[in-house]
Amino acid sequence: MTVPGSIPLLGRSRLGTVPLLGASAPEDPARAGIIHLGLGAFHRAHAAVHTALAMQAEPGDWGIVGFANRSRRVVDPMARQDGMCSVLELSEHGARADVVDVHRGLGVMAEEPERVIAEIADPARKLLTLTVSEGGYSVSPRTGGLDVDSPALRTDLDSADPKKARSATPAAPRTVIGLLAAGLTARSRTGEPFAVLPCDNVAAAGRTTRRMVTEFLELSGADEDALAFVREHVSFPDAMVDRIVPATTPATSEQVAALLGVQDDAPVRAEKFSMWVIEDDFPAGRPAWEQGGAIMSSEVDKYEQVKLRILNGPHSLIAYLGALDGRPTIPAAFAEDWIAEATLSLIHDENLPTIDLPSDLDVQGYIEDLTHRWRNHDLGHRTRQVGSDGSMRLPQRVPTPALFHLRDGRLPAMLALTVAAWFACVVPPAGFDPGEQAAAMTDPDQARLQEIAAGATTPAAHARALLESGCLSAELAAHEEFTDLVGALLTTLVTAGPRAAAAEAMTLSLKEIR
Ligand code: CS2
Repeated sequence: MTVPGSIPLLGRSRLGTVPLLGASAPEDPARAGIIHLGLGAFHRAHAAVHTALAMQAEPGDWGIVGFANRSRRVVDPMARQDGMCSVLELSEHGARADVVDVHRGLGVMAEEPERVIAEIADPARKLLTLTVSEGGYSVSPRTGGLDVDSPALRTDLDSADPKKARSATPAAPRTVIGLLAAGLTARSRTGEPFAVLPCDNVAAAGRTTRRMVTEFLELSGADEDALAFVREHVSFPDAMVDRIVPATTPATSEQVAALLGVQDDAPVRAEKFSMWVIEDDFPAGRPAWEQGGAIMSSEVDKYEQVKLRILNGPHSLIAYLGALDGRPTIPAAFAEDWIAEATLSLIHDENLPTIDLPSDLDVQGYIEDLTHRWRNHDLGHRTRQVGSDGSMRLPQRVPTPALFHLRDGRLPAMLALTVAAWFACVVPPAGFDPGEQAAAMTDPDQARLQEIAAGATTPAAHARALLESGCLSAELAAHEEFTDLVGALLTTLVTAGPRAAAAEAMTLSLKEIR
């Protein structure tokens, strides 16, 4: 197919003329061993690439049936392109583009939940990968258990419960955890083993997913057989995932067209670096990922700590301070010495001592690499993107290391600064204008948080109201010193600016609490 008056559309007919990453998956969708939920840019630049590389080393039935969450924005163009999309790699050495050809069968979860359930029940599918972002796991920041306060989850629980369901055919689930529970219940009737592999920045992601699915099944009155099946025949391996993949822009297609001479309406752009550490627990088999650039390890929990506390938490701090300082991108923000200094203090002084390091990782090398990755101007990762959804992300990034220091009587001031800067950007105190970059950040909990803080008359009271609502963790909110510190830093932020607040935090970092 050719786009009128221009270059040919990416698709099977271009195979052999475009550079391919790894190998194509077998063409027949019936032979696709993997289901993927959350067909965003990250999956296409990460798991899809490592899977294609693994199949090149060891061919197998590892095509991917991919479901987007809600929108057809990626699914429609990819379907027109026979499931293909390109990955535009941007580094200081220039740009290159390659095509990934592993997707076989595409859909949208919200449109066809029954199909997702049927796919999970299909014995030809051996494992399911997930990139549904932190919010997709339905973990309550307040309790750490299943988020029964969420209206969507409650609806799913009620419609799955045979005692509460209003009709004999229950409404299809709307949450990912509800879908997984329904799919695994259907699969329990075949008894075929299965693996659910989360690929998001969630601590103990595998164990967390197992806990949420099990709690869902228990609370919705699932039968004992389904529960026993999930306990005994479904694995939930942990994984650490790492590749910076900013949102695709219209320019991405233009760059791909210039490099490959094809029109791709669903490309992704990414840095060169990519890392995937996976716990090797796949009862129905898996691609030879270790030959496709991934690391199979029994220390994934330690790698997850490294990722969340060295990359993700500090990434949030760069985004919030940068946005408050009017910087549109992460590299522009990190180029400010005072932001780089605050970030490195968060990494070295406050977060690194809390991490149980993996035996094979050169952590100083990882940090060194990271500072280069954050300086990648070609990638131009937006501060507004990294700063969005803080209510889902910061509970994974702040409470555990902050509590580590508070319990030992020290002030985690750089972590408190991260929280204060998040509030200033996304739930600003009355009368404070955080500027254009911060105003563009979005968060599903923004309206609720604004309401919680509505009566506060000072920035300190504002911070207190938010923290006491349990938006990060109830345990953290119980530490008065932390609440006061976030309040003080927020006060400085709105009265004297982010640079003054960062300087203040640096002087307070790890001070002993009297
Ligand atoms: C970022 C991550 O937006 C964010 O929260 O910290 O998406 C980050 O870019 C990736 O985890 C890198 O692996």
